[in-house]
Amino acid sequence: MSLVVFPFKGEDPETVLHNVRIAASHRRVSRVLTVGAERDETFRALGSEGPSLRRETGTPLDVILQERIGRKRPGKGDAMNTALRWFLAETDLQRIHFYDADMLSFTADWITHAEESADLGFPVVRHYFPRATTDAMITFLIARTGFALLWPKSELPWIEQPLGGELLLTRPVAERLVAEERVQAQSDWGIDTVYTFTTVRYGFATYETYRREGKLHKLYGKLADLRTMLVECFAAIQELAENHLEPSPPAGPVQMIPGGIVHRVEPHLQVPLQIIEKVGFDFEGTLALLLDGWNPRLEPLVEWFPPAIRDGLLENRSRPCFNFMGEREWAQAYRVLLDRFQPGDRDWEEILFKLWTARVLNYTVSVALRGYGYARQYRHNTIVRYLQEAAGAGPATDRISDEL
Ligand code: GDX
Ligand code: MG
Repeated sequence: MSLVVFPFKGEDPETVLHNVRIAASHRRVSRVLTVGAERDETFRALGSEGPSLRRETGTPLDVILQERIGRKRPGKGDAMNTALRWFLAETDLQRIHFYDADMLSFTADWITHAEESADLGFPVVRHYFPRATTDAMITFLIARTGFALLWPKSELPWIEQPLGGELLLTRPVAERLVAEERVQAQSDWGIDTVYTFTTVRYGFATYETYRREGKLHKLYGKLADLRTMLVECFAAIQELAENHLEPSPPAGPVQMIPGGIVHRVEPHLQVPLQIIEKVGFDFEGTLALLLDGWNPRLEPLVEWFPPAIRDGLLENRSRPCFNFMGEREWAQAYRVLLDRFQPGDRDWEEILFKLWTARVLNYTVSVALRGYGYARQYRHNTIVRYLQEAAGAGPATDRISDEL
């Protein structure tokens, strides 16, 4: 039997209650936990719904506040780590699921699919799903790019959705994550990155299920709304960068499934039309972000980058400009950022945000506009080119063509 957890912050009570009810009604679920950022309206609504939910479903609902565990901004990381500790201390259940509380497309099938995948012996199950062509730009440009450049021979760059909030972990995985100081320190948006990194590092086999209906949830407008997530995810990777994953994982509870499988991914067979046709963000509003926020302190920082990137970036003091930020330039900029970026320094954060915004806009007009299938294949090929280059095979762009 399993525990299902929903972290929540500023969410609509009805949506969260609806999701909690689905989880509590599932035959594989014996407890549901919600972890709030504060005692808000949703927190109170969940508290008062608990007794009737238990009468109806037989499943207890616990509503708790997140503890202050980490060293970074108190955010989703503290909530997830609070849940892991609670799972180990308050239950003897073998599996814990996490789902975002703002999901509008959550059904019992998500839980069943995760449970049945774990039944195959996988200690980690991650749900992945189709995303609009311009969605998931932190996953593609920060997490998967960083994994390919830094750990090209590991399983990390091959994980479809390394930052997804929908996953199942078995008890030994939860024990490992709670024991790991670096994981417990990561109280912010970097949590998904360090969970993924740590499960791969310790050799826990991962199964990725494909949920073709996708995840409908609260959407962002301008890329500026993603700024904190961008900075915190990049900072998490930068901190992990000194770790070596090859040639072998550290001593610990390596849990490959029989046959030595470390990672299985279900094929992405069907994609709903509404995802294929969706436009991800406000293009015009985002262009303006390249022009905003310049100050004289940014100029010496720009000097660390190769001339084409430096000049392209500086051009944005007078007009929006992003043609300079192609795939290769993004890898170059990423490496400079790994060496130089200082988390907490507002000027470095502005540089990271501008570089990333330029890359998103460049990708949007040169790749995403060609359509869903093209863009998906391109993103895959990019990660392969990066990891081949990083693995020492020389520049890969000549070997896998950009043209599909
Ligand atoms: N308790 C608590 N405390 N819950 C939080 C906090 C926090 O500080 N911040 C966010 N949450 C909850 C939120 O209410 C939602 O249920 C879930 O965490 C995800 O947050 P949301 O704002 O919906 O994130 P978004 O943009 O949908 O993020 C997705 O990508 C993130 C990422 O890629 O980094 C989502 O899949 C996240 O789980 C994932 O971390
Ligand atoms: Mg969301």
